[in-house]
Amino acid sequence: MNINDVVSLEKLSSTALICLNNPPVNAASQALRSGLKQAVEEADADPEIKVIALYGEGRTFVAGADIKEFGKPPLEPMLPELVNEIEASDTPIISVLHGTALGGGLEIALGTHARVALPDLKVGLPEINLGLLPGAGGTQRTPRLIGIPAALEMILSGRHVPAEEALALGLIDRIVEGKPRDVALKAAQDVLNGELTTRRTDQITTKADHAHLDEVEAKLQATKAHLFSPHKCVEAVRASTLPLDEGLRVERQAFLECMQTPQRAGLIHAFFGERAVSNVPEAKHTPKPYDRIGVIGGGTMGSGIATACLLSGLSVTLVETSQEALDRGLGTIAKNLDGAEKRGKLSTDKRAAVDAALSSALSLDALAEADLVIEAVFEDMAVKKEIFQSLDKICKSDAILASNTSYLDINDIAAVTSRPENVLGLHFFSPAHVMRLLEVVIGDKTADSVSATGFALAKRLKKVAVKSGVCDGFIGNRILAHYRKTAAYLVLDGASPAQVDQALEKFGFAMGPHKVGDLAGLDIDWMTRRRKAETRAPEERYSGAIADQICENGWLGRKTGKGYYLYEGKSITPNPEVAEIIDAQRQKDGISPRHFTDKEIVDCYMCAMISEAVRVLEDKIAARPLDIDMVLLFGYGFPRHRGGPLHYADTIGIETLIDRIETYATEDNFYWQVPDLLRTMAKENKTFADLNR
Ligand code: 3H9
Repeated sequence: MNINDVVSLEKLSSTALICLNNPPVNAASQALRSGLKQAVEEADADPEIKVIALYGEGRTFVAGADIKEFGKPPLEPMLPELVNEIEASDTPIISVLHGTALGGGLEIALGTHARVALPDLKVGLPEINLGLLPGAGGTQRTPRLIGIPAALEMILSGRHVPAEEALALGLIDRIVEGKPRDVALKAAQDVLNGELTTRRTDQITTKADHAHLDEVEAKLQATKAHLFSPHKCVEAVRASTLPLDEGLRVERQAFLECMQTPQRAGLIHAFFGERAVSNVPEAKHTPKPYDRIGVIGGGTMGSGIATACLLSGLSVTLVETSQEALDRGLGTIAKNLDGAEKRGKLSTDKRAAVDAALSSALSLDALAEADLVIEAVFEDMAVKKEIFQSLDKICKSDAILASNTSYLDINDIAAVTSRPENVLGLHFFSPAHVMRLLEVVIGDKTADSVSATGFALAKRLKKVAVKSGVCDGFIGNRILAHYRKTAAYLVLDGASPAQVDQALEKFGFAMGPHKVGDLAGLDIDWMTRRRKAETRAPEERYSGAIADQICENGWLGRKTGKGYYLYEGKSITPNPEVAEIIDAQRQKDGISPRHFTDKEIVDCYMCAMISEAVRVLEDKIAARPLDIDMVLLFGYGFPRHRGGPLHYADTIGIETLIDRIETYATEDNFYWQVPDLLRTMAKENKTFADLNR
């Protein structure tokens, strides 16, 4: 019998089966919670029913609370009370878990009196990834079952624990093969026969382990002081030695505090943004085949792309121009694959097949049968055009020709072929087998099926694909080129490179811009500055004077042991000779250096990033604010808990942003200009979240 649209109750003599069916992931929405509550109450009240078994329909058991409800007024019944009610049921309740039992889903299962898993099950408490903590008893019942250290590890990592491990830990009671309903029926029978023991988790006491809790908290203070929810997780788990109702009160309070934070909002924006980026019309067309991939160029980029494809089971032909370069490329791929094997991303028994899927050649002729060719040679338009002309002749007529260029015009490249509809940009980020971002650059003539292939490939490679239009630098590098100038201006005007880096690292960036420059190699930007020298507007304040001198000294960053910083072994210290260059440049420019607070640095840097991001939207290079947010999150180390630059912009407010830009413009009205879209948004009282809708 249907309790409601998503929950049904089936009575078979003394067994009641409760089925949860809320596609796609059985999220514990209000409908699911109220249906489940009603089903449990009805079954528990029926004197004929001696055991209740709960299972999920579809691809998974409950994957958590319904994240879409967060940030909105709470809807009864609440999950924590529901789990308590399940646990308090006089009739034994067991759960049968398949697919994933995550967050609130696992918490429902922990409220039941025994847990039976299908072999494919993964359990986890991933709330930390959303700026939250398990708030329906997870921080109290998990330590009762598996002890404080293992529970804390699960809660703080958010990792998905496979069934075998969950069984060994004591989180589940047995693993059984079969279909969820069949397994539920059999397990219910076992309860009645006394072959499956049931027990209430609230009757178990957590073994105190304050030393471990203190150690973990100290580590968090050292590494994650800026994040809110990890500390609250520890606080809640600490309370698990109290009687359950008291511990649950501590957990509830901590959960509600997490819920109020902007970090929670930023992380949930990132969760949905990651999934929404591929929700674009182009991605909905039928993709072309892409099983046989050609990669041209065995440098870091090409080898990384080849590795990513191989790890996803695609076959790859790597082409280089000399045996030496080819050997180097193949060596890099082998090293990447070794690393993947070591990290458990590639099982040892699959390694031989992956190696066999890689071939190599010294001539483009080897790509005659490729479905998709990705060119990853150095950034020289003449070279790229020559390659595309050759590919056009060699490759089969329906093959897709892609360029991994980071800024060159895809339309110009497409124009040298007889098949511009089969040409697109696939902009990977280095190291390409690790970084999640892929900009799918759609040219004027790119066919929809070709764009769709870019998105399909990204999905296969487990990348976050973002649609981009054509402009110098596409979405990410165009915005980067703009805000990086701010870092240089701040240094010219009085901040030190280390201060700029520290301020931005405190804000949440993994590395400040000067450290990033040193890591990437300062010669990359040096080359770009020279490339753009001729087209630089005369009114533009030159941002490269200091960096140019650093490069002229041969200090190209980490690879030369010297850049903005000195690198000796593991020690990184500011390069004192750079301070001299900065002083000399300020004197030459007649600048009297002034003091900047960290907040001033962050405000200025973020304003620059947001301004250019808005212009990228105005120019329709990015379709929605969230696309830009995901580019910066997945490709440029933007702090995930801040959701991305335009999500962050909403937390500042459009009026404040305009005020700030206008203030900066009093000193430099070429670089600092208020984008028209920002003014329109202010007039219409719109936020970036509104533009996403
Ligand atoms: C929690 O439980 C709090 C409690 O402790 C306390 C409460 C008081 N809600 O990822 P996919 C959507 S916090 C709503 O592409 P996959 C998703 O947006 C929660 N929607 O599939 C997508 O929609 P669309 C703790 C959700 O197979 C569609 O489902 N749980 C939810 O690659 C398919 O998702 C988590 O954090 C949700 N909970 O991966 C788990 N989950 O098609 C979050 C998914 O419109 N979920 N959607 O784009 C996941 O990690 C993955 O979705 C999962 C499946 C591994 C389950």
